[in-house]
Amino acid sequence: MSVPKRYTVTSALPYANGPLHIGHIAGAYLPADIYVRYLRLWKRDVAFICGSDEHGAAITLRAKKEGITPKEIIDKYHILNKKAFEDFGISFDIYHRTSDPLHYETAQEIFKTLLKNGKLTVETTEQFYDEEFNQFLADRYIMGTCPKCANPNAYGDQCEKCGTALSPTDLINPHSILSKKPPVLKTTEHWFLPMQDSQQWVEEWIKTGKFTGMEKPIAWHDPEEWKGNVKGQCLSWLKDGLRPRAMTRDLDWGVPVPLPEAKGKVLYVWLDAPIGYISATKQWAKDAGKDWEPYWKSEDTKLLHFIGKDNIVFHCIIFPIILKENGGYILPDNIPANEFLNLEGDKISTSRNHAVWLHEYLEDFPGRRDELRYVLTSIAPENGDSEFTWKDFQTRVNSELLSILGNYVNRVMVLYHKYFSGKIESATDQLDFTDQALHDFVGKIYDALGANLEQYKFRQAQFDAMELARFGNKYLTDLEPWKLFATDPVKVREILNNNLILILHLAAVIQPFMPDTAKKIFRMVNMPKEVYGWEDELTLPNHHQINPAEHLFSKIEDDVIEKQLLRLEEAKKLNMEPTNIPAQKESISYDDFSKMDIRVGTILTAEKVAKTKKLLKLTINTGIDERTVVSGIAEYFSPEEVIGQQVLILVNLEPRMLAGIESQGMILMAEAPDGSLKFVSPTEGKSPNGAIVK
Ligand code: B3M
Ligand code: ZN
Repeated sequence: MSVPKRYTVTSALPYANGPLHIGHIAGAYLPADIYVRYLRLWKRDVAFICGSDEHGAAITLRAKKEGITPKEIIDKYHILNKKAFEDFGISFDIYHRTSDPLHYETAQEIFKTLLKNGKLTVETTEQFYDEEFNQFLADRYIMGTCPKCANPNAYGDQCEKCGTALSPTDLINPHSILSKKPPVLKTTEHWFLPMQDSQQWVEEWIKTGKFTGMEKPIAWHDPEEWKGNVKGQCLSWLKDGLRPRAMTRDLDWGVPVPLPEAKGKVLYVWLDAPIGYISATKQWAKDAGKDWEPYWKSEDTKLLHFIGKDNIVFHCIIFPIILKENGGYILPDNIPANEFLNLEGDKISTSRNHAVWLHEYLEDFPGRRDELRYVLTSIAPENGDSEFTWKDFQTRVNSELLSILGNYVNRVMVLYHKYFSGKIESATDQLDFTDQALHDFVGKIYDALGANLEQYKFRQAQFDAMELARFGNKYLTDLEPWKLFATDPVKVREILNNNLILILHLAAVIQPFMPDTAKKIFRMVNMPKEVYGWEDELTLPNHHQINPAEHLFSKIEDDVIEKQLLRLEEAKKLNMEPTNIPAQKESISYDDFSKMDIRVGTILTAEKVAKTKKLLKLTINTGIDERTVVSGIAEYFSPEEVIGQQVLILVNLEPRMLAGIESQGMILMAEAPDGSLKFVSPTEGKSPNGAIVK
């Protein structure tokens, strides 16, 4: 099998309609970044391509929801997401955008070539139209029941529950999401990709990696390497039979169809977006003074698309058809799609704010990018959906990164300073392994890790890398240099030298996964470079002085995790079904209202009322006097935390006996549908006690 001359690696272009969360990262970005970093260590020629997907109903819907223009949405999220990727260390060569003129030009050119090649058909079709809003409805604007799995909330282009790609007319009981009414069918003209014409070669290609008459067969392509989930989805699509698919839409947001007779029509977002990979490559090549074409057209290029499972058919069937029918392009070698990552027992949801947002993680955990990279790779949804929990995050950081990796490196560094003041003395010019078994073990790890990465098995590859830390810990513990120093310092020198070289290899193998940590280790050992390629020497010159020991990781404490869990809980509460909110009460007159004398007061003392669960006895300064109020808030607040709290108090409520104590008034609380309570109090600084609420 020959080695590719260059690699074009793409990650799905995220819609610029919201921030990125850990599900995105674990699905399409982190694995690609690890893979690309690995290739760069071999000094391979790589273009790592991504950017914002700025068209389609995902964007217009969001704009509608927020009452702003699509342009405002894409500008906001393009900048936010680009920065979050950078801050997280995803090493794209370019992060482009599909609103760029170069992209318009590229997409329109491909459309025109398809047309010229006779690969598009014009058809007058009936399409769903919302009569109340006077517009044709994009697929995403129509919802209904999935004909495959009966999910009642399927969209017109795809059922997100079972992953089936759909056309709006496939839906049972369709309705417009604008007017909520059933749409009507109206005629319109569109350009279709007759995918049924490609059925045979696509099937051959997916099954064997080649097809009869293939223009640019790939020498290293092995269809056996495609993941089962990816192949499975494709074959099930093919079994149903490929059908014509419209490549244009009646919409005012997108790349205009480059034909005079197509006014008001734009390219279908799933035609436009993958072409975004090509236009981004063009821009990157232009900026780098390179030729873009070999990256897409030369058979010695390996083309890979990293995506999530909901994008499989678009990348494995539709886009390859577009590339082939256009002519001159290579086809992807592999599409290692991941499944979904869940969060704390539930699906990640943008609309419900049930997510760990990347930019928020980076704010809350400064300098701890590698911890998240490590955990997300450990639990990557490679072969099935998987789950992120904060508790598991804490455990993996504390008992794997800290106790195994960090601890091992620290022990070696500390001992080297303790016994030899951090200075190397060796019989040879260059210090290398003298323990053959250790040398061989390290060699095996490089091989295993490489083989796993080449097969997109990132979890296993990272586990392989960590083997060096596990091995090192045991090696050091078994040889017990601290027991030997008094009698055999030469032996101790030899043991620690071997460990020092082992640390360098450990840093080298973790580079694709935890680049910051690798750099820290190289710095600690006082190496001249920050990054070491696979073919670089990892030896140390005689008399080399290493730097002081530093900690690579620190413990994640319980309160940090609790804070994150609390945030998810809060989001859940805010998202409670509106049906739980009690209906409005009967109207009252202003006089009724003004009978209530509500004042600002401050809680002076608080204590639990004996033998009750719910009651606190409070003394409150009302401005008028100091009085006793018994309040049913003990399940939500401890006495200590309410002292000093400003409250609103109804002072002219008739005194009542509660648990044998006279309560002279009532404090106002906001009660959520789940019964939880919050104080109602002046927010703009404090008000004087006694101030009247009206
Ligand atoms: N923007 C869908 C998504 O973000 C879409 C991917 C485009 S890749 C060319 O899941
Ligand atoms: Zn379905």
